[in-house]
Amino acid sequence: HPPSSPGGGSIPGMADCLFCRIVAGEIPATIAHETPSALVFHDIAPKAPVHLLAIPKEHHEVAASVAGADPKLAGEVLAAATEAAAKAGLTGGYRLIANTGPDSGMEVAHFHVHVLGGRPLGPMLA
Ligand code: DGP
Repeated sequence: HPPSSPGGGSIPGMADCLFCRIVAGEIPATIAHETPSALVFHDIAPKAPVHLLAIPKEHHEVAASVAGADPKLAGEVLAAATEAAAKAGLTGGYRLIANTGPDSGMEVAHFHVHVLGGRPLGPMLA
């Protein structure tokens, strides 16, 4: 199923990727914002009044993967995250988080930027 890699080949692990299935419309999600290359949808287990996930439609595992393979796409995901934050009315500010790898607690191995807001979040490491 789409999306395929730029070279047209399949990427190991992509077939069962939850977020690729959301991009493909195989799993429902509440879409907050969409661009040609990025999708922003509501997290299923929100940790704040507004909790969105911004992803590249193309499969990349972590920040280093997308930044290395396609830095323009990495920027487009960041832009989509900020556009979604504006659409959600987060005028007081918000937090962007991208977990990367086991030590971060990353659960879904498709690069994503969390957008958290809608209340004062406090110091990050409190
Ligand atoms: P992370 O731990 O950084 O890999 O974040 C993964 C997030 O994905 C986590 O906050 C919960 C969210 N999530 C997991 N499964 C689903 C799902 O099926 N739909 C949606 N919308 N979000 C999901």
